[in-house]
Amino acid sequence: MSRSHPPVSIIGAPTDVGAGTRGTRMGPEALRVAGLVEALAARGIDVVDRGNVEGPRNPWQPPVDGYRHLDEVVAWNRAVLEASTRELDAGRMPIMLGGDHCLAVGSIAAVAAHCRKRGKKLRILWLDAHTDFNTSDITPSGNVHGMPVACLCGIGPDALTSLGGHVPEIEPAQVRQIGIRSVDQEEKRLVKQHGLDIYDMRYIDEVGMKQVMEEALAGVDADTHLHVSFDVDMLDPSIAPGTGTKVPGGVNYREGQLIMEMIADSGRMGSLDIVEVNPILDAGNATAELAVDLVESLFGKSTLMRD
Ligand code: NNH
Ligand code: MN
Ligand code: MN
Ligand code: MN
Repeated sequence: MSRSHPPVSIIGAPTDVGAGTRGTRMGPEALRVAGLVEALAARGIDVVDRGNVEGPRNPWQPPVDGYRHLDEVVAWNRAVLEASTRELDAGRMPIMLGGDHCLAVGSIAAVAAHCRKRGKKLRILWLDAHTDFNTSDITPSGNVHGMPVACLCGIGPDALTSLGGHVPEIEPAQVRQIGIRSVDQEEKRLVKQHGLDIYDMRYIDEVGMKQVMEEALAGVDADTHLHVSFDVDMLDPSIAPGTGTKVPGGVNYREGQLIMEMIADSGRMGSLDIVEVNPILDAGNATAELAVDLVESLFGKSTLMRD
């Protein structure tokens, strides 16, 4: 199956202000060194690396009122929102390289606004070990990378929920979460209350990834913009050790490839985040290299005779 892809713009956001471990500030470089841009170009895609957005340094302070580094998180998200909006307005597909997962507030706020403008439906695939639905009242850490889905759904500090000027930016019904296996106690209550569609590891074990992806992509049509938010900790730590909050029992290599291949087959991906790559914790640059391998599949590289 060969398919033409829209032009792609790479946006780096080198920060770890939302995480509890430092090092994702080097994620964009790790992904570049792993050959992301060259891999996309080799697939015939028009790809431009816009370089990195800028933001404040990580002050490395304890939480205040349930948030660590909220001002810094807001500043980085503003930069991501602006950079992503610019690419979407130009008809290009933004690929945001984190950085930690707090940055999805900005990238998805940009996409949500874009979809409202164009009258498109938005579906978000949240690939992660975690649901990222904490609030300042229930977070065990104060780390904002555990909160972006809640913020986007209108639950969080004003500075983040209203970042893109529309509250809420998304509805829980637009989100499908895949690979989940670590949800904090109070967070569980909240995701149930808001009816998030969660494909956890047990469900993946029981029904298989093919059915999971069919369900997660059900209803996606020509009017749908698919946003993929890929937290590399979705993957099993044995194949993706370069990340700060590893949880055993994750998605294996082939399951990861199948996720990406089925998204590619949908033909509807309009934007992508690759977050939580922490090269300091990695075995060589294995995690970024695996992420690039998976992104190739997202852009249509497939096994056997399907290319
Ligand atoms: N749930 C934990 C917290 O809120 C961990 C979140 N870490 C992530 N999320 N990497 O994807 O602190
Ligand atoms: Mn995450
Ligand atoms: Mn995670
Ligand atoms: Mn592949």
